[in-house]
Amino acid sequence: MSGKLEPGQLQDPALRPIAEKVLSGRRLAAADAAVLYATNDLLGLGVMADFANRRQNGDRVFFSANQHINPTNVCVLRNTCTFCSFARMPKEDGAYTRSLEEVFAEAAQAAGAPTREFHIVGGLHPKLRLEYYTAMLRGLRERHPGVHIKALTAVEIAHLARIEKVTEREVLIALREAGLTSLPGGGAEVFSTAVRATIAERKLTGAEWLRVHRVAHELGIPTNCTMLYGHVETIADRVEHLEMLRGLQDETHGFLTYIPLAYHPEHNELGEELGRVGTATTGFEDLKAIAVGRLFLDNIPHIKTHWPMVTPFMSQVALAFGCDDVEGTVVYERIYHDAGAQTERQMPYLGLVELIRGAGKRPVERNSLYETVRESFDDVTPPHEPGRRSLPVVHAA
Ligand code: V47
Repeated sequence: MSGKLEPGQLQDPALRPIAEKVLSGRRLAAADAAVLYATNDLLGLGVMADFANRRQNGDRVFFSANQHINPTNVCVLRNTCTFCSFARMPKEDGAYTRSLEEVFAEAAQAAGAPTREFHIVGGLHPKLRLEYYTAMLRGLRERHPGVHIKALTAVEIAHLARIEKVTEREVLIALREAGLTSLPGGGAEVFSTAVRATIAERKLTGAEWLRVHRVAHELGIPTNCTMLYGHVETIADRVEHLEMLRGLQDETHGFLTYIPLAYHPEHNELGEELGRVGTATTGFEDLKAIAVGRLFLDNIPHIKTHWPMVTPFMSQVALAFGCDDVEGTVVYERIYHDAGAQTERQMPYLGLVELIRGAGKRPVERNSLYETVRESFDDVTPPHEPGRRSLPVVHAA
């Protein structure tokens, strides 16, 4: 998009007063966000979000060379988070729990790769204690001193506090001492009590999720935030969720990036119940989720697209709809693939560079704290690049 915003030119007249606000840098109201979610003028929405993004980030798009590690899929919420395809009961087929040595062995490939971040999340295991995680973080930091560790969602932090009978603050302090850099944004789903009662009955409440992030921010630990969309939530639920994120950010300024997460309906109870198996969110919805996030969350610096979830192609288009942050090399994605994602499980480093350049943007490799690692890629050649140079192919189902 051109980066120009002319409110009078927008096709949907309902967008014009909102565009005036965007143009003059005024904050959008909740009612505005509802209008944005409801509009069918996707291109108008995109022009507005692109304008807001360029004002904050210019033509830079951030990405990270990261490795996702999921130490266990055993989860005490297995039977109550009906949207999740990753979790297993301890004795169920496919259940796994890695020993620390297995985690270190999986992480060892970072030694020969450009990896700058470990992204570590998993199930709520009934028996794994805080000591398992602190030893994991210490071991990873010792073996890979230059790699940041973004680990454990608010839900996992609260679970550890419960089983250790300590406060969430104490858990966070112990993890920080062991090498934690930041928290990922998972587990937020949609904060609405009614939605949670339907899709995540026994999970942390929205207020509790926010409380853990608030404590992290107070301790100087930055975090990410998410919203799971495209299931039973209404526009009002989405707007309320974004308002709650924006409200906490006004107080703490601890959120780094917002990642809208598209619900995947394969191999989970909710998908069956809704009759949605085989029909994930549409590209239209995915782009709206990015654009509304950029426009409403004026105090969150970055908006991230998770390419394994929406495809690299949609992530590339999202860069023209307000997005300035692309999930990294990933190596290897599991959560979305268990839920039916047909994308690759990893992206070559130069594949990301090419994806961003192909959208007319300037790639910037960042670390977990969004500090610049690299802006020039001319000298990056194999073996730095472990795969193809072109955009990865999305396999047909
Ligand atoms: O919390 C689980 C979601 C999240 C499904 O912080 C599902 O940088 C869709 O939070 N369909 C985990 N979504 C992923 C996540 C994340 C990903 C990438 C980067 C970052 C970051 C965070 O995945 C869960 C849940 O909201 N999820 N099952 C499903 N069937």
